[in-house]
Amino acid sequence: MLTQEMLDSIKKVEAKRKANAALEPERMSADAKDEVLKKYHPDYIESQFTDLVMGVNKGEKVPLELAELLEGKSRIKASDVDLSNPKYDVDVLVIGGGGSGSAAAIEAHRAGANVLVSTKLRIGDANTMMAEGGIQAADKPNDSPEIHFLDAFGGGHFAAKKPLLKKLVTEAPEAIQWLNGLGVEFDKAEDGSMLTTHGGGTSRKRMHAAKDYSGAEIMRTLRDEVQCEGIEVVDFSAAVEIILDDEGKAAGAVLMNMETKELCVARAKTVIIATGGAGRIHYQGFPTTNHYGATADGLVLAYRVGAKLLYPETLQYHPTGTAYPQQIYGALVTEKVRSLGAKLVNKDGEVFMHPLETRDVAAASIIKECRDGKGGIKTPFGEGVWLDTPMIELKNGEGTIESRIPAMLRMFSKYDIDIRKTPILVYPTLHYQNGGIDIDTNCMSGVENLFVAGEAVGGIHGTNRLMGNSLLDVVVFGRDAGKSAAAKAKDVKVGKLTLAHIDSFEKEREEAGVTTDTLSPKLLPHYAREVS
Ligand code: MEZ
Repeated sequence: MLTQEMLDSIKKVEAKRKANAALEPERMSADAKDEVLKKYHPDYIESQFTDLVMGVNKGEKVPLELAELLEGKSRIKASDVDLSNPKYDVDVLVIGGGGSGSAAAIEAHRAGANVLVSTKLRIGDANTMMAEGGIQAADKPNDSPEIHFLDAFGGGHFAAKKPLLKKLVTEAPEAIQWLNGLGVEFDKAEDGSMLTTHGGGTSRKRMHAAKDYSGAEIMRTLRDEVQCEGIEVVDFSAAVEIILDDEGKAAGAVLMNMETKELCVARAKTVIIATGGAGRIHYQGFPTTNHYGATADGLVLAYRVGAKLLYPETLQYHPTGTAYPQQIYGALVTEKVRSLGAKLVNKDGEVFMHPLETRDVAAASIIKECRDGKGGIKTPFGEGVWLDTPMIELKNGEGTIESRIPAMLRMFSKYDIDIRKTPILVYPTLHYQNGGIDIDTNCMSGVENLFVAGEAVGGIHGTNRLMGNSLLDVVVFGRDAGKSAAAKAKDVKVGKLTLAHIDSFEKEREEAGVTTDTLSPKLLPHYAREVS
């Protein structure tokens, strides 16, 4: 039940709505952004980070929770596994059945490779499925990949690896056409042209969407295609170690049946890690928008065999997670709500920021408003600020919410909140891992024949990603990883398989004085039934 404080505050929001809708809030200066980030963004809380004491990134800063996993113990001993008797023997092994894994599998298969997809849950149980607001591509006459590059490079604090970002933006228009051709039902105008909107930090309207379930629509289509093309998928099989050959090249993975814990070997000429993000690690205790299996597994698998990570210390807190009601605490309130005209207002009904600042700045500004600004609204279990959704229909006319963001309307209506009439309470929620495994432009990590795609990659977006560039990277880098891995597989002769790295890693742990018993990869969140 809404508290009296919330009800009183809603009255103030209603009284100022018309005037607020007409307001053009100013953008923050670069200095003001830096200041708010340093003071309020969770990435700047030094006590929440530590330096790694072992592995290729030794001496570099990572979140405490990730350090525990990266320096964790293997779930298996080399002697548990019979490497001489692989259950699967393929050209390309794709680990992960989300958007990037599926896109990779499709392209590798089309390139003539024999492909296996292994996934610890089911194909489609992935962050791609959870994405709502859209996918960016500069395909309108007033836009260009160069402008898209500048938006994303600036939004990512000039830290993106330029060749990766260039690939992302230049291949974006073709990625949209590819998805359209596969059957993704994008929002279109009567004349068949794509409807596009702004996102935080975009200087052009280039967000293509399928209402506010863009990711689900894309995942539905990719999953159908994997199935239609007859690609083999093994569900409920988690990769627990990468297998190398005697030359130190990736040559498969040990898969663990999630139910029986039985281990088997998948031998492969090339391996693609497409394991997604890490929201279910709940860094700093934040709730998350992520799917159940988002536990940074790919980073652990790759790190243990010597692949370098880039920017693992930067996480994305989506500014608008649901802060009320409790049943959907932390669930995503898509940025598209702000793209369509809803503004962020405080407990007195005042607009306190431009609604489409980049995500890190927007999240930090909301945290500031709740802490120092004293503009936050308390709930029985937390706090938040208002996202004034009724403004959308003031600006765009009745029916807009139902036609453009029906999933939001439905999610809140289950709790008797009609977002056409009532503002919703929001607070930042853990959304995305900006960093990940370092790759080259062919999607290969520092370990030969080990490719990476999707959220497990670091460096495409720098240290902060813009809305809609994740669904895009899933498709662009997923497809490219599939093509590159299939092409590479043609020349690979797999040597003798080995899991010797498990013992060397354990030795390194001892030498570094790491004594924790944490098993990794984590596979499921801490509140799942124990995976032993
Ligand atoms: O790219 C995203 O993270 C995205 C589209 C999220 C959203 O707000 O809908």
